[in-house]
Amino acid sequence: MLDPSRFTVFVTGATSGFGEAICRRFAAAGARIVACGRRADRLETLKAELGDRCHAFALDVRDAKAVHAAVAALPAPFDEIDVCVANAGLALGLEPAHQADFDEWQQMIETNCLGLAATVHAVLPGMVARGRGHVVTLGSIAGDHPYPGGNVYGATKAFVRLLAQNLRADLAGTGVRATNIEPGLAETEFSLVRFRGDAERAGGLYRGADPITAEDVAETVFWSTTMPAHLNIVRMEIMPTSQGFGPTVVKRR
Ligand code: NDP
Ligand code: 8X3
Repeated sequence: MLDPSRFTVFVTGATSGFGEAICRRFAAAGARIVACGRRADRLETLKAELGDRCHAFALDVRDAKAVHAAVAALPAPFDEIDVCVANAGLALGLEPAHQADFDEWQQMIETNCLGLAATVHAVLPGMVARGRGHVVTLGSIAGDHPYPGGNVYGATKAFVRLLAQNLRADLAGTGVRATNIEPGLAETEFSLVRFRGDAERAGGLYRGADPITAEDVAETVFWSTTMPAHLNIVRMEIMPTSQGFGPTVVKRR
């Protein structure tokens, strides 16, 4: 097993949900954390909690130039990223395609595809030069299983899955690993964002479903990145026990 206390872990979308839990999981194991997201106030709170082992700054991943500049400007001892968790992402709306808002489609594509690609592109050259590193992308079961209203969100996650698999093809022999984590129904702020702040509707989705928790996802990221260096977990699809093959197939209590 690799020693996580030696890792520098870069996490996008660290202000909430999976990203925040991933920062906490690695920090508890002694890793250095580079945390970013758009909400600076939440980053300050996370930095206050994690202390000197955490370097945090506001970053909108849709700004590809800013992503590259931020990675290039990382101060020591945070400048050699061992694990990059390209997690920032969102779904907006659950309307059928013919009723969807195009601005929301654009925001999903710019965040989940362009922003994630910029993140990966910014960190890879350093990892390959060092001969070690691990890129973890947050896909989704929605990238594999179509569902009504999933339209562009699912398509962005299919992009993430194929990018992660193609990274494996390019990175073979470099010592750098790539893993796509593909969760199903997980309770975070995800649905609050998707339903544009409608807490009642978001809560209803999780009620009685025993959904995945942010900590569950953090544990899968931690596990896959601490596996021995010769082993690459390529994809990991994880669902609540209550969920069948697809986000809409949930058996509630
Ligand atoms: P949350 O809404 O709780 O967290 C999303 C994070 O992404 C926040 O920290 C948010 O930070 C950040 N983010 C969104 N847009 C941007 C942006 N333009 N630039 C930088 N950061 C951004 O949701 P989750 O933790 O659940 O989602 C994390 C990832 O996991 C996403 O990619 C999501 O698609 C994926 N996923 C979620 C599932 C679920 O059911 N919850 C299941 C499968 C995958 P801020 O707003 O401060 O910028
Ligand atoms: C989010 C999972 O099931 O809500 O990526 O589409 S689901």
